[in-house]
Amino acid sequence: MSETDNKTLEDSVLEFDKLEDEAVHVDHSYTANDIQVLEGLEAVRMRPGMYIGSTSGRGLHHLVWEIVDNGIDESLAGYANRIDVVVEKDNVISVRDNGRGMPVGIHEKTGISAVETIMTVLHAGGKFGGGAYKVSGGLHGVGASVVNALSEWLEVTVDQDGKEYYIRFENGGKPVAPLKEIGTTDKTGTLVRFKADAQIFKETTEYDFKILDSRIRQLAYLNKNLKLTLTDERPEHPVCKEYCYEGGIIEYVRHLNEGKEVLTEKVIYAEGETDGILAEVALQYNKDFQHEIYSFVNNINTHEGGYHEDGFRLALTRELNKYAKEANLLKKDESLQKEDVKEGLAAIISVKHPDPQFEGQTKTKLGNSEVRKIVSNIFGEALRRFLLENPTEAKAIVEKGLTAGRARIAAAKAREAVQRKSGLDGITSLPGKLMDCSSRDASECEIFIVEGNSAGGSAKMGRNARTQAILPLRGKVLNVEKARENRIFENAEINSMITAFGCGFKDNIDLSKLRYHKIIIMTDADVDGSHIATLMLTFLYRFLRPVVEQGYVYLAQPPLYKIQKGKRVDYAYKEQEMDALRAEYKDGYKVQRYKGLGEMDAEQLWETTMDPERRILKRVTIDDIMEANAVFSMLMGEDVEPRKEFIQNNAEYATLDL
Ligand code: TSJ
Repeated sequence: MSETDNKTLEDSVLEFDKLEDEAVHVDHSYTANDIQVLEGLEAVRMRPGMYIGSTSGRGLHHLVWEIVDNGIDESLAGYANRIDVVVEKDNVISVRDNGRGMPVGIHEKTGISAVETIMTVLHAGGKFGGGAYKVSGGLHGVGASVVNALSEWLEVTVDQDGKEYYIRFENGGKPVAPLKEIGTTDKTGTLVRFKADAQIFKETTEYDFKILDSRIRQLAYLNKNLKLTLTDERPEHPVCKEYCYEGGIIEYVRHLNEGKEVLTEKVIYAEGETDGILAEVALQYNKDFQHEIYSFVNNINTHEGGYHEDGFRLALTRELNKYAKEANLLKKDESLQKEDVKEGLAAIISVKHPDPQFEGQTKTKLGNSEVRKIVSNIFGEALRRFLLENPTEAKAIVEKGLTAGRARIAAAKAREAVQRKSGLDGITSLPGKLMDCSSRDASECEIFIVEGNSAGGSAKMGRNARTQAILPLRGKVLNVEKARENRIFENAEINSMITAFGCGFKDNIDLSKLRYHKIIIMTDADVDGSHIATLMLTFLYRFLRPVVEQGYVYLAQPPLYKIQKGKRVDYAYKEQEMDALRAEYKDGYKVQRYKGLGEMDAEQLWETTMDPERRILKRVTIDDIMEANAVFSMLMGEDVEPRKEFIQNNAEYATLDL
């Protein structure tokens, strides 16, 4: 490492940056001088987490998005319509677009090319005047230089004006040589190849095809007519996926409703532009009771909502009410409420904004207030036209909303009853089936949600009664995806869980009231068990999402086998472990295969599954709400295998002294 080299580069760039002021360029043409300097790459290597969140698998994938976002920007600017992503052997990532090519000009003062500066100086992405919707360097975007800093090596090839240019960086972003002309070409575009630095990404440098695939597909939905390809060259037979949606978010909504019964065949779509702000909305109702409404700003999922979502909801309720009234579909004093028109709604709201303000706890809430009116106007007008032109569909939508409204009033009563018992208002009457622990220090308390009565008995006898509570559940848990709220609140198992947890539910959650900091789902290690666990997770996800997000939810891992010879006893939690044990024991051993928790006596259950010193727990994580939603819907389908696989993969190991 040569700190001096770095300083020199930084200093020189800082110098020329002073020459160029931050003033708004009206007729802005990008040159090598328009570069802003903040810090050196060394800072990134020292504290990578500050720039990419973490150095886990998530951080690793972040590198790819950082580079891809630059290509997306070029397409949003109107100069590229294709981006190819390749995972090469050895987990090298290659991203190519067919845009103008990054600027190659050499700065007079420093003698450094714009490409090199962009790749070696933090936040040195080009400044755009007005009119560009920039993703990179924005919210998630920290700039391509961060990727360079965290790479073993990185190469940029630019095709521009008939020439091909090339530069390579090594060891965390140090140029091997200046940008060089290496040939001629009849194309234009930018190609970036890099290998993530294993010294930084200590956990893994292996890309997950599914993660890349689903985001790339999402980007294709969000940017209609942009062609995105993903090639995985690591397997013996390379896999190539191509995404390009002419209908954009219309097709996204159809995708959300895949496998569901839709209320109307047509997807309602609105598109418009006001003051350089682009707004697009697509929606279609299905016959389920849950809703899936996703909003995006410059392709970034705005989990926390914001003014674009507000504008959407406003217009939806307003226009449906207006229409319902005009068409005489309302009884006296009846009207549709916000929640009523949400039921069964699949919707995408996508805004492209030249200067988005991201707010909120996770900086995923749009704070530009002007957007509310813009979305409300653009969408409201299109919705009104749709309703007038499609009276059959309009009536079906209004009727569904009215039914939801009536159910809401009935549910309010049931909900109140649950709420009273849930402890939030201080009147705590715990469910009768709960075998509570004696400690009142939530941080050391655990609740085991146990399937079946016999297992509940063993769990009760085997537990540490000071810190471990047991809640046995009878029969299957209600699938909350398929039931209306009033039925959900009438369900005894769900009532018991909410009451036992004590923290409220849905919009009325107070995590400081959560009575156990580990909610442990303990089911049999078979298909039925995973189904029950899934239903439980779905419930937690829909009604107690912060509890899942904050990492309070775990899956117990009962052993599959017990192997015994003389005094020696071992338990195997995986088939591979069992194979290894068989080999070790050689012969003359006894094997017991556990088909259910009920087959274990209290002591065995304690030893293998409940004892904090010896058990294995899996913490259930949801780091991407969007992804989780898709997965949960998939899980609710008929196939058992993907479900099982999810439960096994999507929970992280944790040896529970967390
Ligand atoms: F930054 C990067 F290396 F990560 C990267 C940049 C990666 C990829 C895949 C593409 C790009 C990129 C950058 N593609 N296209 C551009 N375009 C520009 O940088 C560019 C070109 C011309 C002008 C102009 O005003 O003439 C402005 C810009 C920003």
